[in-house]
Amino acid sequence: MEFGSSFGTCFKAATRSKHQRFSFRVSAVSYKEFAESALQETRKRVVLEPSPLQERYSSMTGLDGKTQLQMLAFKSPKIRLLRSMAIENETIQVFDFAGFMKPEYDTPIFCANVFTSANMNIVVLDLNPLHQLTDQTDYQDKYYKNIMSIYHKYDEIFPWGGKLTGESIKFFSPLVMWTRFSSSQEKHQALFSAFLEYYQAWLEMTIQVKEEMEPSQVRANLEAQHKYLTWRAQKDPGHGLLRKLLGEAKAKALLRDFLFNGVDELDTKTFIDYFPEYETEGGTVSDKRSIIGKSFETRPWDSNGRFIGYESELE
Ligand code: BLA
Repeated sequence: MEFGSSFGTCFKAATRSKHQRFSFRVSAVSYKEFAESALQETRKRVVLEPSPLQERYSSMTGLDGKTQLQMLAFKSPKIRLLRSMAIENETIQVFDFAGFMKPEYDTPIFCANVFTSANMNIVVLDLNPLHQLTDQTDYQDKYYKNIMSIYHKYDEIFPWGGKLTGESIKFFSPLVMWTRFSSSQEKHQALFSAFLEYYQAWLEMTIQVKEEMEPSQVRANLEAQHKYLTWRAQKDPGHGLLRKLLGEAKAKALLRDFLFNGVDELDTKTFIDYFPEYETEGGTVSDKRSIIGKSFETRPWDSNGRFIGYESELE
């Protein structure tokens, strides 16, 4: 798969048109354009229909009266949910873009998350694997082996972001870009370019993937996606901010019904079923973000994408 050339051109065009705005206020990056560009690329290849979620979630204003949230949601014959959320106010910008397949397909989950505040950016960009990579090297070969060059193109400008919640690593692939950086025009443009390249790789996978006919495999895909949704609907690092911006009830609805839609529909298993180590003595889910704590100071994959952290850390 080769995506380089067309994106080179579109990256340059975007650079010029945004130049003036960035030169006045670096933090004025708008992630709405990231979403629009990805959707434009999608429409060239796939027929998108609006998701029924779009009627309930389109835009919201935060409790402060100033923060704007913009939501977009689509589906296609193969894609269960392609959704975007962009949050903006005077001090922060957040972007959360994800794509989830129907369970008949084992394509990874597209995951782009950017949190920008004052001068600081926290980024996760990845095609999150649906199946464990350590014991399923065929899954790794099928989806990641041939596209590791995309990661290497950005590994210098976006180095590993340091220790992170240990539990998160098992949701990441060797392609993951996990990074933190101070805002600059150059970095935000490179991020835009990386986002579109990762997205284009994912889109190509969704087009190539064949429907799974084996019921046990469809079931395995569904369970894996449900486990992922269950984790993120409960423990995603954005929760605190969403609660602050929207209040408890609206934040919960946004998380369970929109961002991680499917958590209450795809399966009946609970968070404790998947992550029993979080069960408190009273039987509730612990409020702790992490049981393992922060780990992985350095990137636990070698340059070929082979996992070099301890396997016990993935259990
Ligand atoms: C921080 N966001 C982080 C961190 C990660 C992620 C790894 C560093 C803190 C940590 O180690 O947990 C992102 N973690 C992910 C992703 C997955 C994961 C994408 O496990 C997927 C499996 N971030 C958002 C949204 C908001 C947000 C929507 O995606 C806000 C609405 C905010 N992320 C946010 C904030 C921080 C953060 C405020 C810093 C605070 C913190 O470290 O807890």
